[in-house]
Amino acid sequence: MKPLTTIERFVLSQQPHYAKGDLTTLFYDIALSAKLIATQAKRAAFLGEQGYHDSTNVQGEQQRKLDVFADEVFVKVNDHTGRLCAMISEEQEGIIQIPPKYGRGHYFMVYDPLDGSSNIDTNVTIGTIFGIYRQDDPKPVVTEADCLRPGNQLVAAGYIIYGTSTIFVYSTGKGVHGFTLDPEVGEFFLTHENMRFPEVPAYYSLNYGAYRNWQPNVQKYADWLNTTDDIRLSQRYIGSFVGDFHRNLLYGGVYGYPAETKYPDGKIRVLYEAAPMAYLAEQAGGYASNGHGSILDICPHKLHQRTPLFIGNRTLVEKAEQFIDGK
Ligand code: AHM
Ligand code: MG
Repeated sequence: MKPLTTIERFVLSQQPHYAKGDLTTLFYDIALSAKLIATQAKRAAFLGEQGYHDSTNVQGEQQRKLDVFADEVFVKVNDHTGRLCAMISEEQEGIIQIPPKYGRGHYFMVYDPLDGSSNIDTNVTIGTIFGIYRQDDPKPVVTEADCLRPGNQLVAAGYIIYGTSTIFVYSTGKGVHGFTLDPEVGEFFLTHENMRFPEVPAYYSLNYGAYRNWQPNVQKYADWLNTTDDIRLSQRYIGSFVGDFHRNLLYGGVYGYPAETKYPDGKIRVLYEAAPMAYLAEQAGGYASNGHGSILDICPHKLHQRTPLFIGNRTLVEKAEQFIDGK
């Protein structure tokens, strides 16, 4: 039998000896949140927890019951641990302040509690995305100016994919590592050490239903992906960023969500979707761009700012830049 390494043990082993263990504990709490969300997603149909909630989020999207549940889980698991000074969620308009009675930690977390919401009720892959920034001198009230940071300042990022199994993938700047949940014992075990995009990509993932709404240069890039003899790619698109990214990380490929008529600034949010995934992509030897430059260099000027996004194998993302920006 091979050694069984839990996520906490692995995170701890990657920390410098002077670390106080805050980041390790934070990962433990994110893993706990993931277990609660995975369990609820499996039971949602018979608990009557599928379908829409009677609320709308800051994006103007009607929330699903599982969106609201996942967001509450993240807040309730993480707000009282003393590890965080603030949180920012796709599902909440403002910064989530940590109540003073719990004490403020030196990190703040950005997250999308349930990505790919349109897939929830169809038993198709969904995910959670998170990023962690350090805040050396947390004030009593954390401001937007504190939180609006480029992805190149992330100290950790990751996602959890809820598919045929639940997998937790993360990086603290020392490679990308994946852990699969054993649902019977409730532990994540190391199953995918040092994940890297394969050199030869297999897939491209764009919503071709929006083709007519893309700018001509994006259409030309999409046509190139479809027809080039340089490389033979198959098209796969789940409509769940985490799922599409995970598959492309394992087999090589590019995910794109360009600007389009309905989303003139793109759909994917910088802070809690694009930047954490861009951090992971670079750690895995890939690259993420808005079509003009690195996603990690974008410093958002508002919490829910969107961006066009191309992410995956560096060669395919740089090709997008060549078509879009003439690079
Ligand atoms: P969400 O955070 O509201 O779920 O939106 C993001 C999702 C991505 O996971 C996915 O890639 C994209 O929206 C799908 O959008 P579309 O249906 O327009 O292709
Ligand atoms: Mg999302």
